[in-house]
Amino acid sequence: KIYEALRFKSYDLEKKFSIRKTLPDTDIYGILGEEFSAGKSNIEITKEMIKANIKIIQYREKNKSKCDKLKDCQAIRKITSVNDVIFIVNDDIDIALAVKADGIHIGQKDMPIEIVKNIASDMIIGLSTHNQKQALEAVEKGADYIGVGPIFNTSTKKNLEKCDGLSFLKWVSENISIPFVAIGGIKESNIATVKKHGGKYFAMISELVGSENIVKKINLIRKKLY
Ligand code: 3NM
Repeated sequence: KIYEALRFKSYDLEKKFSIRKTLPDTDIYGILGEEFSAGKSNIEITKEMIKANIKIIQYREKNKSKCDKLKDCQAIRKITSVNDVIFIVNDDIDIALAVKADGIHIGQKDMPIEIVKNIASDMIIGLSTHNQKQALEAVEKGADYIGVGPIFNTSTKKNLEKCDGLSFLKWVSENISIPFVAIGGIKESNIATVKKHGGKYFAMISELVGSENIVKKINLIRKKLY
């Protein structure tokens, strides 16, 4: 029994590690959300992000039915798989498991991370954090990466937590050992500031999804990063 458990454990680590190897040291973390788009479907947005060589994409839909979210995620899983792109599902662990996503991203008020780890032990688990205490707790509880935000004010997320974004990010970059992703109000116009405060991964919804030409937008943003 113990042997089985160990074997399973090392398989998990191997899988997580091999997935991470595909990620560059610094880049954009794309997040989907059709309601913020200029009339494009999540599938179209995914294809444009992949065309721009985005390597990690999260599905985040707050207003669709479970069935519609499942259909979207089944299609996106296929496209991301053939393109070696990491696919993370926000919040809906049942959908993440059903489509065999690479990971699940949860918030402070979603299912507790301890439970998520039990249910989805071989998945990458991301946890949103909004202050130092939450970031330290996330590491202690075994999150694979944390979201750090909101960096700036944004209307994309309802009930935005209070957060001294840039200084929290700086603190995380100096004190937290696991990967972290800056989020909240990040745009082409301010990404250089986020980078200056220690940002390595930059999650964006409206700036990407709302663009007429997502590939062009990503290329412009990258010019500020490299
Ligand atoms: N989480 P945009 S801020 C989904 O602070 C989300 O945890 C946040 O959207 C957090 O790039 C946010 O359009 C919204 O500002 C990000």
